[in-house]
Amino acid sequence: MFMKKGLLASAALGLGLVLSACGDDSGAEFQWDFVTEEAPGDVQYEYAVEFAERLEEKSEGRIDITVFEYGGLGDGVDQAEQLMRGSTQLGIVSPGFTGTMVPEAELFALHFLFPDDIALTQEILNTSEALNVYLREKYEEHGMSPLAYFTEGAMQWTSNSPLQAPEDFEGFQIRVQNSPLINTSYQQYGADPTAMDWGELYSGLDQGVVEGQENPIFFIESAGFHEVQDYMTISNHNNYVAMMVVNTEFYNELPSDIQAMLDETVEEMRQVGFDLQEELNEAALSEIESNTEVLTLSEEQRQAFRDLAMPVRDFYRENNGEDAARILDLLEEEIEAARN
Ligand code: 6CS
Repeated sequence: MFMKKGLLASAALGLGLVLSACGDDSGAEFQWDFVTEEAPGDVQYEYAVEFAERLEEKSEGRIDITVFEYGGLGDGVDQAEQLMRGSTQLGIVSPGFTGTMVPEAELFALHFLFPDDIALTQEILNTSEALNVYLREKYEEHGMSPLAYFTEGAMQWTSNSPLQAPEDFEGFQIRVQNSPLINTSYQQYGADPTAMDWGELYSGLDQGVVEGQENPIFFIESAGFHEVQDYMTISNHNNYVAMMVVNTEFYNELPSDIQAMLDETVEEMRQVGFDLQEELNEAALSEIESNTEVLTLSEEQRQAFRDLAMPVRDFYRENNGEDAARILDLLEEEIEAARN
C-alpha cells in the first residue's frame, strides 16, 4: 500500500468538503447524495454503489445518485447530522455516531447481545419489531428513517499486548466511536476509552495515542490497523451493525412509484449486503493471519467478559431515554425466540 488508508482518510476528510460542492449535472429528475462512512472496497461503500446502480436502472434514468466515500461530507457524526437535517438524502450510518442524539440507539453498543451466528443475527435485524418499528420511531423524531439494519460482521480487538481476560483491559487505552454507552461497556472491563474518528486511528495506533481498537475483520485489514498492532483477538464480543437510512421528510414526500422502487431496492440489498460482508471478512482474515498474531478466545474466556457486560444492559435501560427499557426488553424476547 503506497499510503496508509488512515492517512488517506484524513486527507479525504479535508478535501471532501470542497469536492462535495461541485454538484451534479446529470439532468435526472431526482438527484440524490448517498453518503457512507467507509472507503471503496469496504462493505458500506460497495453496498451504496450497488444500491445506486440498481435504483438508477429501475428508474430508467429518472434517479441519479452520487455515492460519497468516508470523508466526502465530513466525519461520521457530521454525516449523521446532515442526514437528520436533510442536506443529504440517503446514507449508511453506524449507530455509534448517533448515540448522543438518539440514546435508545445505543443498544448496539451492548456486548454479547446478538447471537454469535451472524446469519441468525441478520435475520433478527431484518424482522425485529423493536428495531424496525420502535427504534425507527425514535430516529424519526430526529428526521432520520432507518429502512434496514445490516451486519458488517463480528467485532474483534487489535492491540499491542494480548487481550484475553478483563484484567488485560485494566487502564488499556482503547479507541471507541463517539458513543457514551460504548465507553461504559469498556469501563466495565477497567479500560480507558477514547473517542476518535477512524480517519485518525491508524496514526493514533502507530504513535501510541491509543493502544487498541475494535472493528470487524474486513475493516481492520482494509484500514491497515493490523500493520501497527501486534495482536488481533477473535472475541466476537459484539456485532457491527450499520443502518441504511433516509431523511424522513425526503422519503415521505417521494412520489409513490419512486418510493416503491427505493423500498424494493432496500429489500433486494439485504442478501447482497450479507454476502458482501461475509466475503470481505473471510478474505481479510487470511491476510491478517499472515503477519499478525491471532488469538482466539475460548468460551470460558468469553464468559468472563460476558459476566461483566451483562449489568450494562440495566445501565442502558435506566439511562438511555424513556423508551430504552421497552425497546431492549422486546429485542431480548425476539433474540430469545430466534435462538429457539
Ligand atoms: O470504526 C469506525 O469508526 C468505522 N468502522 C466501520 C466498520 N465502518 C465505519 C466506521 O466509521
